[in-house]
Amino acid sequence: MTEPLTIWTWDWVPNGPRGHVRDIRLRWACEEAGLAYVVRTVPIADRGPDHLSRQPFAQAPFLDDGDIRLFESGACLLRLAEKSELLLPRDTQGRAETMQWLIAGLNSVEMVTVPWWFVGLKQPPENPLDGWLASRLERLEAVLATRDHLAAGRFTVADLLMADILRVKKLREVLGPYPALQAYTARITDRPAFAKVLQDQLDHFAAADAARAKA
Ligand SMILES: N[C@@H](CCC(=O)N[C@@H](CS)C(=O)NCC(=O)O)C(=O)O
Repeated sequence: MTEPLTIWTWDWVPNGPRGHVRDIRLRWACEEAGLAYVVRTVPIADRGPDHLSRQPFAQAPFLDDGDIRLFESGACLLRLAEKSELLLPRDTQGRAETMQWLIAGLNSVEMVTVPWWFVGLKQPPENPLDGWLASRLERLEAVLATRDHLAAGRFTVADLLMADILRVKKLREVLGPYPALQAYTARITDRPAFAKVLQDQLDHFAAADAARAKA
């Protein structure tokens, strides 16, 4: 019997990251594609050699797909997308575009949004990364002002990832000058599969709170 996909995440996180732990990307992809999966956990407070052998940076998530074991949410998404035409078009052009935009999400957008968010946590009078962020958002706005999806003329795994990057609360608060990005983020996260996995992740960590309270 084939084992279901296993998505690994933390056993518990504080309130702040709930709803944003990146296992949500993997859950979302599975739900969109109708792939059976289970969620298992590793202890956040004890990142031992077993964990490091799965995720060398001692982070989550990671994925088991039979004998294939992967870390990095982007790599896991690409693996899951291979299983579903809904996530990754089969035609060469659509497939290449989708991969291109998934990498752009990670390497041109999230590589700016994450440091911008971290610097902002310290509440400097002015975030020194504001200009860098604006330069990326302006360009992405120009792209999404002309179309509803990033690649292949329809929803793909690239949209799933980009919307997950853009939906971060602090970022949405500065999307005022970017109406196409606002509408895009709202549209992609309005998908029923996203609502389900968001609730599932919140429930997962609420159950962890309850288990801790009992212990
Ligand atoms: N590039 C990694 C980043 C993973 C990542 O940042 N994971 C966070 C949770 S969303 C984490 O494990 N944070 C705890 C830590 O870095 O110690 C990926 O996309 O999988």
